[in-house]
Amino acid sequence: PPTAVCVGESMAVLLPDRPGPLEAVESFRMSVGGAESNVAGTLAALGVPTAWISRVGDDGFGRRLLAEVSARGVDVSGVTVDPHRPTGLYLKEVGGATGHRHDLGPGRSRLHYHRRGSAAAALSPALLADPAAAALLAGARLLHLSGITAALSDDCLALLRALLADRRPHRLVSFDLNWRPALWRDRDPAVLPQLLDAAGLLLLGADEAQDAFGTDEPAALRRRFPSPATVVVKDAARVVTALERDGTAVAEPALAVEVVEATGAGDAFAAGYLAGLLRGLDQRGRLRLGHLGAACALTAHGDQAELPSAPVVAALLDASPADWA
Ligand code: KDG
Repeated sequence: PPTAVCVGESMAVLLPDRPGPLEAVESFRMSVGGAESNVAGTLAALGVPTAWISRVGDDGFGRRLLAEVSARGVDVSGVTVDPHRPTGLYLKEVGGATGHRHDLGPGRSRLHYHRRGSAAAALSPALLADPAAAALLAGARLLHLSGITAALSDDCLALLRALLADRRPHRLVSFDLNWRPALWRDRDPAVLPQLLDAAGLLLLGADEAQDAFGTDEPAALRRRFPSPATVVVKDAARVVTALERDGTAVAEPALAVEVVEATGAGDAFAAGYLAGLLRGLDQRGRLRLGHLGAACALTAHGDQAELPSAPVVAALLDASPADWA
């Protein structure tokens, strides 16, 4: 059975052929996105047997998602095809230097979601009674969840609560905040802290923590979320800090790369960190594998990191940070 299971919504993604506002785009290329399946794909690429559990519509986008995620080596046997609701979709807007007055500007991008009422928004605690999903969940050593799911619907929020309450002695639950303000416009994000504090491993972007909780300071966030064994605070471009419950903190600087498009970097970091944890690496090794994953996503156009071969990953991990610069 898969070692890791990731649960959450994925969507078809339309990537523009050029930077600039959507009204100036000529054509879009179809791709797939979704934080948890991004994590699943990178975990699988790093050699961790991984399953993704979700719902997709009985439509072309759903079939594309299933095909792409399984082509990355991820077990999709726990994905339900919903005959009544569509697969979600989002368009990516990429800022540039076009001079257009609606251009977001270089280095910035925005996701435009079309996912309300999607098949995945109907994920609910009923999942725990689904035989395929229950078998995957029962065998997993790692369950990965994210705050996006909490924002999708009441049913999705109830599912997260049920998964977090279903404690298993040999299973670690990791939870990435994945703060998406656009999804919280008509929902109350006050539900988040309790979910975050119920995880065994918590991943927080410093900028998102600032936005959601009013602080980006690692020690303050550690105090704010006392229950997880480890809280990882990602000051993405600079340094990531892992803080244990006993006060131990390990900080590891990020790799310097030319950013092509940042979407998916947090997911790739999470996957690298989690793969390192499952391999038994120490905190520093986990953080370094996380940074390596993030660097691969930052230098790719799509949401999914493209990883070098296993020997290259191993060589990069062995190299000292000074060698990477
Ligand atoms: O982390 C990347 C995700 O944001 C992207 O793949 C889309 O899952 C997505 C979301 O809900 O924003």
